[in-house]
Amino acid sequence: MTPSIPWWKRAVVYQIYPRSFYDSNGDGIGDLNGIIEKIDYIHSLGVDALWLNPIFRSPYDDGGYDISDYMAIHEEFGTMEDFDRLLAAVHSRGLKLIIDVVLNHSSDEHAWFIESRKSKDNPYRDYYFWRKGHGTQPPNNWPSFFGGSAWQYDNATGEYYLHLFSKKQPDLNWEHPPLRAALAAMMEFWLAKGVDGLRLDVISAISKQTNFPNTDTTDFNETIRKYYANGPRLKEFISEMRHRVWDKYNCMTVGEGPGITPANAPDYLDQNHGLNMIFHFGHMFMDQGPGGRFDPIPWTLQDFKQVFVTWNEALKQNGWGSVFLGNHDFARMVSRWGNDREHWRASATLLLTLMLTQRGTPFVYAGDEIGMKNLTLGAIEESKDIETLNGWREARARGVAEADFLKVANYSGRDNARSPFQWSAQPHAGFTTGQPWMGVNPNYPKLNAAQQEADTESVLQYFRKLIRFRKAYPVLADGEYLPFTHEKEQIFAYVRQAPEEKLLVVMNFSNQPLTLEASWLPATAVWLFGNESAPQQSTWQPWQVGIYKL
Ligand code: ISL
Ligand code: CA
Repeated sequence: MTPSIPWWKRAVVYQIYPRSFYDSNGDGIGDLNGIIEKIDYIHSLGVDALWLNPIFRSPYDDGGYDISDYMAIHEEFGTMEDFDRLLAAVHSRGLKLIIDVVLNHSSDEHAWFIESRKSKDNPYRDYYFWRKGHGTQPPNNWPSFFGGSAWQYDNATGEYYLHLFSKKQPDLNWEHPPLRAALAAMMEFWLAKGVDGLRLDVISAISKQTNFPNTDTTDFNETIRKYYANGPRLKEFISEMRHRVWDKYNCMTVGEGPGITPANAPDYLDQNHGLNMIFHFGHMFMDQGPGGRFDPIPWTLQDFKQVFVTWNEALKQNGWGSVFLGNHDFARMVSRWGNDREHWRASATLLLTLMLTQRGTPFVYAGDEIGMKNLTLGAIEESKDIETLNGWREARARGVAEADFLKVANYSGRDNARSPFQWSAQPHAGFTTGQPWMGVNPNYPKLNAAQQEADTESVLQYFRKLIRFRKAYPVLADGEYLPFTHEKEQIFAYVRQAPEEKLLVVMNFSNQPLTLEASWLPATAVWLFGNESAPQQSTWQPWQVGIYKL
């Protein structure tokens, strides 16, 4: 590797939702030892780094994003010794480990909050945001991500505290220097152990408009952009942490958060003493109406393609992005963007190819390498997600029928992608010998990793080949990105270019075969790679992708 290129620019990151990855002790819950047991599988994929969703002590109100002790391992996941062994196992294979730190809020069961709520003069009072209400009304009209007001009244002192997410996730007050010092010390604790990178949860919201103005819109995503994200001291706070902590450990940082736009993204990034990269949600929010996740609207491929073009443009000069098409917060990528029925294999492999050939660091969500599909909930009670359960409560109050809400939840809900990893055709997909904490997708007898290990044409085997291909052509990681358009909307094509190399990626993003005029392809194009053999007579099969050398 060229020494001037940081490791994370060429890396493929594999995201693990620990609760659903592999259960080592039969209690039905995935755990750290389970990840250790599967480390050779992960290594065999050819990925370079692992990102683990939160593994810290938590009452588990929001999938571990409600942390009650940042420096302890969640009991169901194991012990600190297990973590140390996992880190050693990762490093001994030349892989990197990225952990998920939640700096915007803690659990209400965190010692800081337990103190903070006791009295107005408690030394921890200002670790959180406390405000008086207006009569019986909260301090302002902000809605929370998970429904209802973003303010919760607390009897002990007769004031409200802010919680942008659930009421068990009070927002931390970054204006207060001792809080920042405590978070810095917490990150140092993990970095001193040798953790290689941090995924920073909702980093876009850590700086608040502390006069808490009312929102003037009922469009939730607009409220996020205007009031919750990109606060006045955001850049300052990020750069403080960079100089105070991250740079000391040469730590990779990837910031997450809604409200990051192509226009403001550079503010977050390296050249402004910021983060190494960010997750952006342009495509992920494309099909959300004013009501957010449970208010789906149609999306077009035209818009989808445009998101990639726009972001590449925004980050072209001095920026770096990430590429993801799904994670623990969204539907399974093949069900959402592809066709998980008659063109399952082709669309799953096309989407993986898209991710690994865009400019930016790909984050592949565990299960997508075998084409796992959405879990279909048969009833609301099957949901394990606070967002879906609260969403249903609100929808029911508005008179929505359960069947209608289920339809929406099965399209966009977070349960879709949180079902246990499908290892084999054994009971519970080989995930556990006990009762799994959440339903396993009933398609597992046919769709599982063991079956795909044995099948040379499988999605899994394709993914391994694709990673090897990407490594052989570093232009796919570092090269410039140039749109390559075709008047047919179904075609998504682009060029990746470096001084010594030029590759063209072409995709038929549709369920129909497409015949392109032969002259469209440059005469010098040589077929290198794809999920089918090279097109005959310029006819592209549904969901066919090809990579040419120009
Ligand atoms: O998924 C979204 C849209 O409905 C996002 O807005 C998402 O809620 C937001 O990006 C924050 O997500 C992260 O923080 C949440 C947690 O529930 C998510 O799992 C996490 O990825 C609160 O910590
Ligand atoms: Ca377990």
